[in-house]
Amino acid sequence: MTSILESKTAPVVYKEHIDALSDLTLEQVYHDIQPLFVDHVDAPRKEIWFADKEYTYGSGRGRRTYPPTPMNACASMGRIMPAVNGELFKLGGSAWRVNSCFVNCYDTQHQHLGWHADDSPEMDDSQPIAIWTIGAERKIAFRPKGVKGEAHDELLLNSNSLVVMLPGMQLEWDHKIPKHWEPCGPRISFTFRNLI
Ligand SMILES: O=C(O)CCC(=O)C(=O)O
Repeated sequence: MTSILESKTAPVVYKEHIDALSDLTLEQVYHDIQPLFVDHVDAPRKEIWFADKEYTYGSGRGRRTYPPTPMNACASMGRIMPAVNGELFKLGGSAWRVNSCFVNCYDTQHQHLGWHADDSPEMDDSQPIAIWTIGAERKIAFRPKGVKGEAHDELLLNSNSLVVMLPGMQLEWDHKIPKHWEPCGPRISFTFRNLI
């Protein structure tokens, strides 16, 4: 049996299309969540933290504490969270759960998110992390922790796709959203995880 530690490829599952969310448009979601963005001047993207408690995230100059936004603060979340939970149930059964979500909005090809793992002590490593995307196609890159340089694996995430980073992965792998190689419009991602 191949364990995550021995695996040469990132332990992720990618689903190209989520039927339950086919009718959502980028314009609709953008309009809905725009009033909630916490616009950090020095972050190369816009962010919202949906949860019932605050969260401190990042390292060095990028370290920030995000105030909590309730899950019912926007209508889109009321559609997206149940659909993502439904997909997680199909993959992992009732033991898999998520209770919080980081929303990132990349308005242009220049906006990005650097190498990191969602491995802070409050993060439940026994649970998956699931990213639902709407808008422009952007790459997600993965590399084992401690390995410098280029990505080991990459995926092009299309609109209305779901990528699931499997339980335990954050302890062994980093991920990033690189700048895009050509002009593109906005992409919004909803990254669901389980906060202890
Ligand atoms: O935008 C994405 O798809 C990735 C977001 C992410 O890595 C995070 O919120 O930790």
